[in-house]
Amino acid sequence: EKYVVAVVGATGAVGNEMIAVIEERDFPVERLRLFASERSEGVKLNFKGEEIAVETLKEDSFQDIDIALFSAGAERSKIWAPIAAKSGCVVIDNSSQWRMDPEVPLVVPEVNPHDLKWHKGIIANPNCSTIQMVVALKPIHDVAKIKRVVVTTFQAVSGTGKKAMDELLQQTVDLLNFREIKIEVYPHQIAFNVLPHIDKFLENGYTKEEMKMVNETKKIMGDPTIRVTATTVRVPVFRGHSESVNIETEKKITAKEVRELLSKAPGVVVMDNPEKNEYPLPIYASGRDEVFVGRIREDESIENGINMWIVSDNLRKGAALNAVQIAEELIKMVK
Ligand code: A2P
Ligand code: 11C
Repeated sequence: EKYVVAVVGATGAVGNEMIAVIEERDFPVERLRLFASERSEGVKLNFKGEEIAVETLKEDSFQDIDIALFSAGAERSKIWAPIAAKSGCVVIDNSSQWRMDPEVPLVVPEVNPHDLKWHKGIIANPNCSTIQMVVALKPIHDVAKIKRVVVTTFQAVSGTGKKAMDELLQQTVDLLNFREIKIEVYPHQIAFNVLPHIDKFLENGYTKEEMKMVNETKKIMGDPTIRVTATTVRVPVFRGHSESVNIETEKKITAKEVRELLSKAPGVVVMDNPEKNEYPLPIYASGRDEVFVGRIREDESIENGINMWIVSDNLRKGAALNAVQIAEELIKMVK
């Protein structure tokens, strides 16, 4: 069977990647429809050697669409996802709009595919930094029960979107040419800098990105008792989020056991040979599908603790790939 699939936000950083992933994985597409803002009306994008014109959204756009992958921002998802779902289309939404809604499953196929069973037309794709972390945490949690996670992230600018990628490139070029730089996307210069600030600040002093990691992790892992604390940081990298993750478990687990567990875990590649200077790096994870884990060590400051370094392509596993994997799981379920 083949499906009519839509990508909403097709001209964006994630949307582009969604089109590429659908093509690469040979998702059974009968017809692909592409949507973006009026600014992009008439723009043509390539899919399997065919030029597809970008459309704008209308009330009846979703009538004949089976699956819609949304990545056009939370505001658009808030308005359009319910309209799409009402027309009988299944929405896989990459924005933060529906993630914590108790009526909406939040899914990472390697972790909680069973939650797809109770969807009511909208399924949420988690935040990129959360996805790559839970893929590595789940196998450990199943064996040793994770009590607490302390995470610090090093996130690429593509997480913010296309404009931010252009800004990092332009600032770098301008600085190297001794020209004045423009600061538009972030509150500060991002080239040759590090910003301990992703998304808006909240009343508790944390950022929204930090609280996404706390709340989404509990929901995806199906365990509200896991305590998570996060510091999220933007770094001048184009693609690939890195994370320093410290976990405390109920049961003792050794670094060797974690390495063995993760080597067998779906979607994970262990890259941990310090003697050869081998550890995960964003430049190697970029364009790849897997979650790379290295620097696996026991935390010697506590009884049962592990430190590790997790890297993955935020546009792939962190967004587009995870969304397409959800669609693949869905069609497996109806077969
Ligand atoms: P457009 O390119 O026409 O602005 P990114 O996250 O990389 O910035 O991309 C955001 C995506 O969301 C783009 O594809 C953008 O389209 C799309 N988008 C923005 N506003 C709307 C809207 N009102 N309706 C549909 N798509 C939108
Ligand atoms: C970033 N994680 O890297 C963000 C982008 O909730 O989907 C994704 C925001 C979200 O900037």
